[in-house]
Amino acid sequence: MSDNPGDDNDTSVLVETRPKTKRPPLYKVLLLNDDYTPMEFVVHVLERFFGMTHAEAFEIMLTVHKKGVAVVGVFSHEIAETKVGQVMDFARRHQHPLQCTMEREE
Ligand code: TYC
Repeated sequence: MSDNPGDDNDTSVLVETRPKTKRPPLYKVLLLNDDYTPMEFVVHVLERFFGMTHAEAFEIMLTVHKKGVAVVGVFSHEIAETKVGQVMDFARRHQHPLQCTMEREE
């Protein structure tokens, strides 16, 4: 019988021992070059929405201008979405074609 001493009667649940260390994915926010948005406007965007100093903002703006694109920050999905929305809205309100997008980090 199953209640006899010595019987193998272990009904306990097997415990998953693999530690669950998965972190939520991060998203790169990218700024794209165009031929029309004034350089000073881009510098202002980077100061205002990404907390850069004037020198940092100027350097990143020049990188985008020369290379076509640059990562301007890495955030959670929600924060990245908010930043993209803020930049796109601000650019549209000022009638500049500046483009900002986000991309999942590997
Ligand atoms: N290429 C623009 C110009 O010459 C400047 C610029 C830089 C535009 C960065 C967009 O993300 C950008 N006025």
